[in-house]
Amino acid sequence: MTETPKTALTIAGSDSGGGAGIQADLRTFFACGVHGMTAITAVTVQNSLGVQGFTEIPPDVVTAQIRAVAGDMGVDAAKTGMLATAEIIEAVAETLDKVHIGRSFDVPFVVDPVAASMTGDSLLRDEALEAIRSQLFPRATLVTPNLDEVRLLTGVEVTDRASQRHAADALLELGPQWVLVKGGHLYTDPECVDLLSDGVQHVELPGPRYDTKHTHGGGDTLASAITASLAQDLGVPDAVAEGKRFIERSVADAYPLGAGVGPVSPFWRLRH
Ligand code: PXL
Repeated sequence: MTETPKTALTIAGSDSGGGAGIQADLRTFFACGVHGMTAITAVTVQNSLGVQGFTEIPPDVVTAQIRAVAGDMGVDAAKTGMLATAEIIEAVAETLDKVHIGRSFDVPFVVDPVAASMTGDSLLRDEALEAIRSQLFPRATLVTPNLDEVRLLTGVEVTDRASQRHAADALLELGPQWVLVKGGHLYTDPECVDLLSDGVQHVELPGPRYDTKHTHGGGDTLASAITASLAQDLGVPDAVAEGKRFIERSVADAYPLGAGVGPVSPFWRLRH
């Protein structure tokens, strides 16, 4: 019999354009060698020009998906992306405890606090931000906000390394084990420097800034690549370093598609 791969679960929304959300997560899981599973939270209607709208899935259907796969197939690591509403977030948090996923258990849990799309369209109802802070952050092994999400979650405006460090400390106070403050949206910086911290270690991860506007799904791809490495038993610093290498290759291979923002390419290994 052939060996079963490790498994990773994404709790996230569908992107009809295929570039972000669960579609990006599944492609990344596959490219990183893990079996991907999904608990779909919302169905977005979108293309390269933006999000025309979304419908959320009833919270009990979201949690039933998590329980179904956790109870039978087992989850080696999980991540969240678009969660849409406070009701979904609260139901997901409660269910993760029941199936023993999260920082109090042995199963790593990555929270990518998705608030809006690249095109600026909201993917989270306003009242849901507090639920991410209070329900998900304390359960997270790692949180991976971009600078807009950092501002929404903590009020800290990151403009340089010092404020990035300050943001990491403010996020750690909300209870996650590790934070990765992504510097990609600091466009004044010629590099993309991400800061990883658990309050003891502060690791600056520099990387190239590629000259492309086609970065749709970039955050999802990074968080999924990290989750795949955690599923394969890497520790957080190694998983993040591995994830960063993966997203760099995916951005370098990003392609235009449609008239707006094209997707990053998690299947760069297959295209070259
Ligand atoms: O990239 C964040 C994101 C996550 N999930 C869904 C999305 C997007 C961005 O558009 O559509 C479903």
